[in-house]
Order: sequence, then C-alpha cells, then structure tokens
Amino acid sequence: MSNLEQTLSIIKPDAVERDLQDKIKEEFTKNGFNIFKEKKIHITKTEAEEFYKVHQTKIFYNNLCEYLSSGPIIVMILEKVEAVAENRKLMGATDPKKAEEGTLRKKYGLSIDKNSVHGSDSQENAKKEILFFFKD
Ligand code: IDP
Ligand code: MG
Repeated sequence: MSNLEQTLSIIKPDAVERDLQDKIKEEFTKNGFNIFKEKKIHITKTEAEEFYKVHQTKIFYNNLCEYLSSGPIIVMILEKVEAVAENRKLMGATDPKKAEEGTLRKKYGLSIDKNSVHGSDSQENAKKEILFFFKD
C-alpha cells in the first residue's frame, strides 16, 4: 500500500532574499514531490513564536522567531509517498556544516540559524503545521 503523505515546507528568509526559491522548488519537483499548495507571506514575530512554540525553552528561540519573521518566506504543502521523511532526507542536517552532500541545506544553507529550509519532523506535526499556514 502506498503511503501518500503531506508535509509542510518553508523556504526561509535567507533563501528568499538570495532569490533561491525557484531553484529550491525545482529540487522538490525533481525529487518527486508535488507542490500541492504554496504561498509567499511575511509573518509577524508573534506568529513565528506560535509556529516555533515547541522550541520556546531553547536559548535560540528569540533569534529564531526574529529571523523567521525578518522577511518573506514561501510556505508549501508538499506531497509524496512518505513525504515527511523524504523531505527531511532531502533537506539534510539542521547545521549545513553537518549536512550531507547534495542536500538542500548543504547546497544553500549559510549557518545553523540561516539554514534555508524548514520541514515538518513527523506526520502529526505536519498536520499541525499545514493547518497553521493553510486554514482553509
Ligand atoms: P530542524 O529545522 O532541522 O527541524 P530544529 O531542532 O527543529 O531543527 O530547530 C528549528 C530551527 O531552529 C532550525 O532549523 C534552526 O534554524 C534553528 N536552530 C536549531 N538549533 C540551533 C542552534 O543551536 N543555534 C541556533 N539556531 C538553531
Ligand atoms: Mg524541527
């Protein structure tokens, strides 16, 4: 039985600022993802704080929320068989310095905080994150 899933992907401000969105979207489609929905938005710090609430006790939380709200982002619903895991694999490790060759963060990430892309880490969080950005 094929397990078609949806996951939430974000092209973060550092990548949008460098005009990498088309290149990154092409990486998704080339790797078999369907971009089911997408929109370009600029969220407030309060919205970023809500989105990243699971990290609220981390020392980097404030910077993280400042950063995600610092400029336009592209939010997308990606579809593929096992989309959550497949997207995590394509993104690579959180720290671009540790990400494997060929991954998005290795190719495009600048640093652990400016790592170009976000991807849901579980099916449960994918559902929550999709609802957060696509309420309709
Ligand atoms: P993930 O994006 O690979 O799922 P998480 O641990 O969920 O990584 O962290 C969320 C985001 O917070 C990361 O993508 C990164 O931008 C930022 N972050 C994670 N760890 C650090 C850190 O040690 N210093 C600064 N920023 C961090
Ligand atoms: Mg995460």
